[in-house]
Amino acid sequence: MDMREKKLQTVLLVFLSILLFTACQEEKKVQPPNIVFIMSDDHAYQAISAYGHALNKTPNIDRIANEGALFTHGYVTNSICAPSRAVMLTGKHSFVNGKVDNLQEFDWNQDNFAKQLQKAGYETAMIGKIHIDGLPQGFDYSNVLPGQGQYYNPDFIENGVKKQYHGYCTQITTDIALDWLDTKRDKSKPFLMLYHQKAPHRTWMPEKKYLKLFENTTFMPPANFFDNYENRPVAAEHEMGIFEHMDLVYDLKMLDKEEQLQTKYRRFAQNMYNRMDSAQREAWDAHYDPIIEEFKSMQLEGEELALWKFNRYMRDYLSTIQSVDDGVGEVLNYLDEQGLAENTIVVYTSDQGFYLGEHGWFDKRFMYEESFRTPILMRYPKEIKAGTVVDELIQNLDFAPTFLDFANTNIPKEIQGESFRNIVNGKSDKWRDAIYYTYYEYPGEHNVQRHHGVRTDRYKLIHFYYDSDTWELYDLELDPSEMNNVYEDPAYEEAREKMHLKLNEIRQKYGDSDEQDQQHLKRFLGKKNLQH
Ligand code: SGN
Ligand code: CA
Repeated sequence: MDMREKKLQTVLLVFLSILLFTACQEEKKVQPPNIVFIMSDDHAYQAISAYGHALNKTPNIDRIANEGALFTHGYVTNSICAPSRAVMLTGKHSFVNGKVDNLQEFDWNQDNFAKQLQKAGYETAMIGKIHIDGLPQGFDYSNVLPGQGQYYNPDFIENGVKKQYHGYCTQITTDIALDWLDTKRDKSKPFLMLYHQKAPHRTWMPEKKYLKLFENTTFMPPANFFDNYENRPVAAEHEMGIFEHMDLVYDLKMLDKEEQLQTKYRRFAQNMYNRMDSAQREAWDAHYDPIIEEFKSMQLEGEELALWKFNRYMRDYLSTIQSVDDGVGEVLNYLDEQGLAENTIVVYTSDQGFYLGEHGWFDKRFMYEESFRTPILMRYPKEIKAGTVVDELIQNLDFAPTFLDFANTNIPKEIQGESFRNIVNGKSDKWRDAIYYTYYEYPGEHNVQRHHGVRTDRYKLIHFYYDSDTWELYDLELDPSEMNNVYEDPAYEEAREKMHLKLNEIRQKYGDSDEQDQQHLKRFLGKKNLQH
């Protein structure tokens, strides 16, 4: 090659590099990531196989973590449905966005991340459970369940218009999501789809094909199933015990034709049963009738009854999750088939955690780990390495800013959460050292006192107030199951003082105060009075 040829070659190479660089920049500009945000309701991390518990197998949900990241310390800020969703949408704590409990109204006129993405040119959809009244704002398309929704033949509200669907809610929600992806959205735009399942919310009604899935499995309850709540007087007041409060007919489907099992919520069980058509009832009865008969003949009591109830609960609860997992598989397959997987962020999470027998419980609400924590799995092949594990204290407060960050749009300063983009892609290890929690729905179902608290990687300090003035401190390293309240233990004096300072600091940081707690209480009691 002579000098002239060499020069020409260099010029060409430089030219090609510039072209490639500009093309990449262009691609960055024109191709913000799509976002599929999957949320289920009351899905305990203990019931996702990627978290290493052996209760069930969730291969499709696991795929998200295997091909992306698993968050081992994902938390909510307020462990109850509608408030959790309001935090997720706004990126603001409950006491700032106003939706502190399931009863208060949510002001849709305030900003949310879907509105921001719409402004940035995204096509947006909200599908499934939202549990917040009013037409969802920030969405070009919405098709949502009214309130809690129904497992069989559910009503949906499509862009403000109510209609009933025939079939099983989890599958219907998936079908609506796939239909929106395939035929309804404007394909020239990046998209945001909130695909939110009702399952596995109470009363855990399985899909026909999964009725028998766990029938031959015997589940061992957690080690603290027979908790005596020593040192924890507030926990002792609970009304969420599998043994004491789980309704045999309503929760555990013992709706006997002879009407001998008369329980508090029998009539609600009857209503749910009446919603089914004759084919659905036939499959249902073929499964449950022999179990009802056997149950009646056994005359169980005490510990035996507790374990029987626990097993029935597990079988139904886990079966409903299998349908959720199928739906995730269908959506992931669609992304693959359409060549969308590479440029789409997929997140799987729940509106909070759930007790699967820990402390003898079902339900959530408490700041104890099983309900404070929530599963978070995330895939984005362009930026997240397969097999990433995130141990930082992430909260649902952080979803809104994180999505806006990935979409390269502005994060409004009112947002209190922080983007964890640089944590999940490994570019930074700078992160917060404490998270804040609030819970307000008392007096109310399941009888969990109002409380707030702070958690660091090692300790948790909780203050129960209103009908109680109780402090709890846990050393999570030595006592991960939170059985030993060391608040009064002299050995923990230093830790206690430090955690008190942390709590004051974090309440100030986010703008919470005792005065606000009092205002929420007044509003709550006013609303309750109106309802009765
Ligand atoms: C319903 C359930 C409760 C549950 C709340 C809140 N009872 O009221 O067990 O704690 O929802 O759940 S039920 O008899 O209606 O099933 S949340 O996830 O929506 O916050
Ligand atoms: Ca929930």
